[in-house]
Amino acid sequence: MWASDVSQDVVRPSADGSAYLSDDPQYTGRADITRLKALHGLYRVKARLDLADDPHRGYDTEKDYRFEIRTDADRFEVHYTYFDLGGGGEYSLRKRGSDGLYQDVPCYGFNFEVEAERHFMRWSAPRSCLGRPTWIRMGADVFDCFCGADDFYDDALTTGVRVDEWQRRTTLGPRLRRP
Ligand SMILES: [Ca+2]
Ligand SMILES: [Ca+2]
Repeated sequence: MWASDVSQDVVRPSADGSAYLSDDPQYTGRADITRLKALHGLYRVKARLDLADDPHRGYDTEKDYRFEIRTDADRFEVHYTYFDLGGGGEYSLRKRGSDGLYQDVPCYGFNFEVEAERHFMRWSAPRSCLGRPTWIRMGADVFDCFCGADDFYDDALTTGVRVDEWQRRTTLGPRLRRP
C-alpha cells in the first residue's frame, strides 16, 4: 500500500472534544504526515512514514508516532515516542491483549530507524512476530503534545478533521495479503 496524505491538514484538538484545522504555519509542518507506505512481504512486514518536516523538531514537546496493524487474528501497534526535553526517542512493538491493554512483544529482527534530516521513519518486523497473519491492515498517525497547551494531530489516511467528538482513532488501509 502506498498512500499519499496532503500537507497542511494538521488538526488541532480542543479540550471540549471538538477539533479544527490548524492554520498556524509554525506548527502545521511539524506534525504533518505526507505519505504512508506499508508492505506485507513473504517474510516481513514493513512500513515507512514520510513527514513534511523533521520528525524531531519541536519545542518542549512529546511526539507520539503510532502505526496500527490489524491482522486477521490480533491487533498490534508500533510506537515511536520522542521527548524533546531530553530522553530522546523510544520505540516498541506491542500486541493488544484480551484485557484491551497493549503489551510489548519480544521480536528478534524488529528494526526501527528514524532519518530525521530526510523527514521519514521506517520499521520492519518478521511476520512471525505478528502471528504469521493471512492479511494485515495498517494505518498511522502522529500526536504532537505541546506540554498540554496545544496539541497537533495528523492521520495518514484521513484528510481534514472530524469536528465533533474528536478522539484519536487511527484510520486503517485496505487488507494486504502476503504475495
Ligand atoms: Ca498530512
Ligand atoms: Ca491527514
